[in-house]
Amino acid sequence: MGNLKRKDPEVYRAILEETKRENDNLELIASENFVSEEVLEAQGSVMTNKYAEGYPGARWYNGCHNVDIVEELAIERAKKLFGAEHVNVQPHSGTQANMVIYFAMLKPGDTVLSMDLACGGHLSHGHTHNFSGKLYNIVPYGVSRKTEMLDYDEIASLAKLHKPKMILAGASAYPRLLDFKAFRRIADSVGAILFVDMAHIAGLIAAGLHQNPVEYAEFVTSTTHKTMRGPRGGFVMCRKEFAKKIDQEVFPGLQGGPLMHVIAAKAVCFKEALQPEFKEYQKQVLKNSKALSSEFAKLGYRLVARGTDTHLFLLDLTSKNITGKDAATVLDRANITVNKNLIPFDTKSPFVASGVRIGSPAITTRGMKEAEMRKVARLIDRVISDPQNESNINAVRSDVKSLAKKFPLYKNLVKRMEK
Ligand code: DSN
Repeated sequence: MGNLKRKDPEVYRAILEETKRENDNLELIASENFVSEEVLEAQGSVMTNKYAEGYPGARWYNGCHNVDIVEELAIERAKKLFGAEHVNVQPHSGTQANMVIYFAMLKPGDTVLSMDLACGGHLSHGHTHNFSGKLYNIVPYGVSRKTEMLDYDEIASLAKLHKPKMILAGASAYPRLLDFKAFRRIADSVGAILFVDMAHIAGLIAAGLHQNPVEYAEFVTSTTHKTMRGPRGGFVMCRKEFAKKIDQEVFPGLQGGPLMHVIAAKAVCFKEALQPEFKEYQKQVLKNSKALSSEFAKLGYRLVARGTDTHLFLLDLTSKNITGKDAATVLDRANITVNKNLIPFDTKSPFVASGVRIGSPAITTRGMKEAEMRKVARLIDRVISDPQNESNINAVRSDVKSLAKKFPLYKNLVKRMEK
């Protein structure tokens, strides 16, 4: 980054500091990950210069033959990875990918049955301040009070009662498996469209470690970051019969020029996900999530839904006398990054929350395994058990840095940047 260092030292410095932060921290935000240098190279390439409204072979502007290659590669690789009939890789984000489905298939006021945000759903699944909550009649389904897991009989009853035009399955903070086959059955029982947002678990699905929604749903959306470990972005998959409708809704419906540098990086991400190493990585993500959550259980923490089948889990901190917000803030000072999270039937506001969400994808990318997970749980417990003790926080920060140092990111990138 020699040019940036000379010409724009302020931006260069912020990027350098972020590189250091990512190296020196334990990143446990379940939706984050570390992309490969190849993804970084593709995303940082001259493809950012090109306007390419339209689709490969049918663009509005000339000079698109090179960007056509990367978009076709991204599409073909995603199709192969998930067994999809049609893929659109242009959505700039997961929420935009979701918007495509709502706009293509519904009219304002139509009823949508989707997972309650307070039980693990996502903003774009019907939050009152999100376009989804403003435009559509959202009927939320939650989890059972007893098991904190989805109750498919209750979802079926809600579907029968409200006759939704669309049922949305998918979550941001649900630690257990999703049964897409059961969702299909419910959708069919009331003649609803089934739409799955698989953003959080896409990497597990690509590796064959979770039921594949493409087999059950008319529409599947995702992000390319999170467990997929690619650039930030979205994509849509659908059955062939909806291909034209979806493509038109992405462009010109909702977007102008696609981000061709990001699409190049998406193509790289999909190629990586087709390799056998990716499956091994995802298996380790699951082993690490289990090892980390089990250690917390041993340390006396309550796990929402009694554990995890995925890359993430939720700790209920009620009995630890600390809120999710305060826990995340004090952990940040010890170089451990988590996010506060509502737990099902939380009595606190989302700004405070009773829990934290913890995910294993990023630390697994660093090469950490079960032995490190036990250490990580104990480091977190040391902070949460004594959050006012400055010297304790400093001591944990120093132990976090030593652990992180053993699993360096990006082959000494900090040193290379400082040269
Ligand atoms: N913000 C993401 C997450 O953390 O789950 C969802 O979009």
